[in-house]
Amino acid sequence: MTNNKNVLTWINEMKELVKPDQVMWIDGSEEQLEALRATAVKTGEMIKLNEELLPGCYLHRTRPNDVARVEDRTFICTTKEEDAGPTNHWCAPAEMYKKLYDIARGSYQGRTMYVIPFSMGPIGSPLAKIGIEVTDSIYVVLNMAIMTRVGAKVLDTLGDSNDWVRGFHASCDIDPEKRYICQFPEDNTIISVNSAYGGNVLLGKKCFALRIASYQGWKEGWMAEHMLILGLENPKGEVKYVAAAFPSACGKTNLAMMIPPKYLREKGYKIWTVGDDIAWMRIGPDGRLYAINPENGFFGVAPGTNEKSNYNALESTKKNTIFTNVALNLDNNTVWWEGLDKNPPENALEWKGNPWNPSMFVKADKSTYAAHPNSRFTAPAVNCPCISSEFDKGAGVPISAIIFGGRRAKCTPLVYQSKSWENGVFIGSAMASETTAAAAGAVGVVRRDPMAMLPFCGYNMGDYFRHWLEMGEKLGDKAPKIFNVNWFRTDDEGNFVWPGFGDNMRVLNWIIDRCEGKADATETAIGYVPKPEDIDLTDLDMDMETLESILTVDSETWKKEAAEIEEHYKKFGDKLPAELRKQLETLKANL
Ligand code: GTP
Ligand code: SPV
Ligand code: MN
Repeated sequence: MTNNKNVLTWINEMKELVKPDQVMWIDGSEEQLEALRATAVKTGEMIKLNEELLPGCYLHRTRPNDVARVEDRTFICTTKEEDAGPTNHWCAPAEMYKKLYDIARGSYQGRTMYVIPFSMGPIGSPLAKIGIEVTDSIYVVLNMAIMTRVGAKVLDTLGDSNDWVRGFHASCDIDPEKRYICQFPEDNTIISVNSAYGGNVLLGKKCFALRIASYQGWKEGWMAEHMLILGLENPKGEVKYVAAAFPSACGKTNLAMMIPPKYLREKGYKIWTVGDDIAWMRIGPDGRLYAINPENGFFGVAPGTNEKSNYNALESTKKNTIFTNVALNLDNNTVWWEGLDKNPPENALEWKGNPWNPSMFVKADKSTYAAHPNSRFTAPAVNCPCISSEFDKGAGVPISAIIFGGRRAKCTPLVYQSKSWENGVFIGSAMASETTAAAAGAVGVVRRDPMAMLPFCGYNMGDYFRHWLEMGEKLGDKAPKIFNVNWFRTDDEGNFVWPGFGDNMRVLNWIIDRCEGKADATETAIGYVPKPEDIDLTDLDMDMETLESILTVDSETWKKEAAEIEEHYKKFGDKLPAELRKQLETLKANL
């Protein structure tokens, strides 16, 4: 499929290492993919779902010990340890290559080596980048064929160039003790062994489009971010684009596909989805910041997704979708997860494949759930009813606002605006959120997750902060305005105060109005916070006092927060930009 010598040499090296029975190049044709689906069904790797209700859809179950990203086994392998920085695990490249090759050696025996040429971003777009993933898993091939643009066209576009990312995946024994997810940013190389789960093995996603790409962006003057991209259309038909960084399972997919409240829909407001997880952003010819979504599908959280919470995501999963670790309804051969509807299947298999019925469910005990809390759907972007007409265009969309956010039961108000780009970078660098099931480890613990990139930044986070500041200098007065949101403030009983989901449109409207100088706000120690009357509560069962309770900035709470930020900043030593230290001092003085 290609004469590219660098590609052929590397594929041969990998072949020599893992000794496959055969090699199959993924050409992107429907015939080839359909044959692979049939094979996966025959071997039991995938279950074909009800063709009438869910055409072209499949269920896959991973091993119970392989259900999320593994941050403590994820490495950035740079020559100098300092280049990986204090927030990444580091290993010297030579040592790690040896360890991984020893683990993977001979592991494809009796298996097929699939070679997947893929493009992150529309093929041929000046913002797109090419990768080649080698894998022994059909599940990986079929997911990559949804999440990225794959096939012969990619190799045609690559030609003889050596500007591509090498991604090598070996399932091995799915042994968690020998599981490693390693990025070699200096070599444009990714190696992943002993996992078969999403973000660990769909190497175009977090490994390439964030860890490797963030490093490339640092070197080349652009940005790779853990951000959704949406277009907000107003009644005049004008569309303003917003990018938002929330940590894993904190609402990016939901915000990107949200349906505005009825009274706003009737006025003509609409949301268009450009991306739900990753944004690549560059300064365009007019000096503004332009973003593309490098992906071609959604690897979305299933639990909680329903007709009301995220109609567009649910619609996206109705055909040609792969479900991972959800429950199987045996009565009609469809899927189910907690929060899909109020009718759990009476006769089901839970995500591990054991018999399940609703009487087994205990709310407080996640191990009794039918679907794994981090179960996911892999759905083609073209399925999404609100996919933006700009989605497939290579030029990208101009970003008016950047939004940071996370899960904070207390402290952070519903929304506030930074006082400047520099102040916005400070807010992003100090972001914190309660952990979720998207990564292995404890859930619900508050941790600092700068720009939602803690698990995804491919270099020293101090340099990353510096890069953000430099981008702001280059953008000057054309820089997007920076905001912070928190949909997750709770009351004394632990209930979410803000209704969230579609009602987040009310907050987005304030944000866009602020960008255009049309909305009011109060200046506080942390930034500009709307007055309660600045957020439109039409048709919402919420009084002003309640709204005010999630807009307040409590000095005592924030003094503690500032002390924690100071502690967090210590990690970065000399790499912490002086501007950010100054921002922290200003915050403390303001408080
Ligand atoms: P990754 O794909 O892991 O990067 O996650 P994501 O940021 O796309 O998260 P997603 O939109 O899938 O949301 C995950 C969880 O957050 C689901 O359980 C949602 O129900 C919940 N959620 C999303 N938006 C809101 C909101 O506005 N309010 C509340 N209370 N919950 C929300
Ligand atoms: C996340 O964890 O942020 C995800 C899912 O989007 S994964 O692809 O597994 O990283
Ligand atoms: Mn994500």
